[in-house]
Amino acid sequence: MRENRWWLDAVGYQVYLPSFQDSDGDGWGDLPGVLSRLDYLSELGVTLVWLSPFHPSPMRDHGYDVADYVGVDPRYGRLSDVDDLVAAAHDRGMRVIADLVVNHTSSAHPWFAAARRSRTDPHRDHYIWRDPAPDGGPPNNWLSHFGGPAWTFDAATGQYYLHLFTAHQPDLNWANPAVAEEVERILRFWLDRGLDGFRVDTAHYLTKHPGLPDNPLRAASEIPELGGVAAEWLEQEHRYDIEQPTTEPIHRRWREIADSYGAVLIGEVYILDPPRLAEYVRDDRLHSAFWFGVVESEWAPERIASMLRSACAAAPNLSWVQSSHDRRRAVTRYGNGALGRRRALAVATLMMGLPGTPFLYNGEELGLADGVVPPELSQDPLAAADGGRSSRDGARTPMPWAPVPGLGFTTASRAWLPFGDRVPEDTVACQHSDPRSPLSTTRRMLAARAATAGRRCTVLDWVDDAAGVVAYRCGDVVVAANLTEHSQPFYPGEGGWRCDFDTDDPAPTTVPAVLVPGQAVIVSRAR
Ligand code: TEU
Repeated sequence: MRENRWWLDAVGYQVYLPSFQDSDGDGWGDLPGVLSRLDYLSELGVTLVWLSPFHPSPMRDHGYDVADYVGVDPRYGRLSDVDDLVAAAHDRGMRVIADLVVNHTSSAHPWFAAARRSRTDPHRDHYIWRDPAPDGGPPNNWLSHFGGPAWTFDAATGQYYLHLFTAHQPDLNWANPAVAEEVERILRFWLDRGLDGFRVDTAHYLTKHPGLPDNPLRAASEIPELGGVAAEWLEQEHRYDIEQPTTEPIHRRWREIADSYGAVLIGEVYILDPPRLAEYVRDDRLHSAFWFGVVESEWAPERIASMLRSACAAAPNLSWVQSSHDRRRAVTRYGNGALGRRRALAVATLMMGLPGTPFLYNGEELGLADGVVPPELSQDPLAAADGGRSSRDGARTPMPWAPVPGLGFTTASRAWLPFGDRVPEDTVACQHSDPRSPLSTTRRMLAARAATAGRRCTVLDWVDDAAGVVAYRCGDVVVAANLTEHSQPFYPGEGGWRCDFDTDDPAPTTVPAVLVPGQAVIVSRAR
């Protein structure tokens, strides 16, 4: 085993590939585009890049519908571009992980094309097929994450197939050992090429309860109004279609493979309850898992603070995020404008010292709010499912690199998704030279984290402060944020302290005795 737990000192960055940087003028971000921005990421302080799926795909779910796991979609480049990107990242001391999307494939995957040809096709059992119920309806009451039943009838062979996402994303049959073997080959293919691991999409899905019994559904009136199909789906009981104990041996096997390469597996395990999530993060299972408590939260400072505490207490190696390509951006959730940006930076600061790995979502370092996407230009299948209520388009608009047509993202007049109505102040070019911009502030924040590398502890000492400053001590480092609406006194404790980072002061010389609303600091004991 070559594991040295390098990811615990990393700062991760999610590159949403379609929207990061277009290099060939087709309006889609691509791998050479990412390569051209590696210096930007490296200067920002990023050490781990997560690439959203780059495989050939009909883009029904923007790459989360994979048609060839060992290929590269021509929109994104060629196989050699992956090699070049990984080599260039390694040259800069950065690592690269890919998205592993194996709960389902695209319906355009050759396995599914074969499977649907006949009931006796050798690939039939790669997917989950059942006869109709006696009334001709779906075989059970399972629901698709994107609305409606999780089953689609395939007239050619007279059976339904299961899809927990869109009908274009048939679920793989993980009860079939041939599926596990295929996926092991895929893992090794990419690890052999030098990738440093995977973000494991829907890691808690994969296997289903044998017999596929009906889920105990709650009446619509019993489900709290959470504002979207996704949230409602989360609240619904999915007793038999996800979180089955049979995922454990699959993860364990992947872990053995990953460890033999010194690679990392970070699960997208959408379980908000920390103790349940923690079961997935163990020495013989996933190295880490994203925790989405904050991503799901509007501005609710006390809740955010208490959630962070309980998540830390439950699991030592979580990956911390407050934005992703699947939910509205933090700045939008927290109140937009300057206030939302301050709040997002304060929460980001709190995440910087926690045990585990903080991740930024591309554009978060610019303090971006969601981009504007007119409904008629929506690309998100989830938006189509619920009339736009839970649309993920706004979080996915192109990176604003410069205040020019195409935003420096593309030379094309249009991108795959609208540019989002960005203003010059949103762009990298404008923020770069402003020491008080979100970009400069984030760069200083990441540098302060890097300075504590190797000194991070696994058990935090949370400072109970009735006055409302959220603070924790980790060895000789104290991280604090004022999430209240009033100025609060701040006192890290006895002795001499140095201010390593202050959201409000580009060059702090002393530890502030008062934190104003939204101000956050990282201080360490002077030595
Ligand atoms: O997201 C998975 C996903 O949508 C669920 O985890 C969901 O958020 C949760 O069940 C709560 O409702 C991943 C990708 O991030 C997303 O973009 C894809 O659409 C999805 O998988 C399908 O591959």
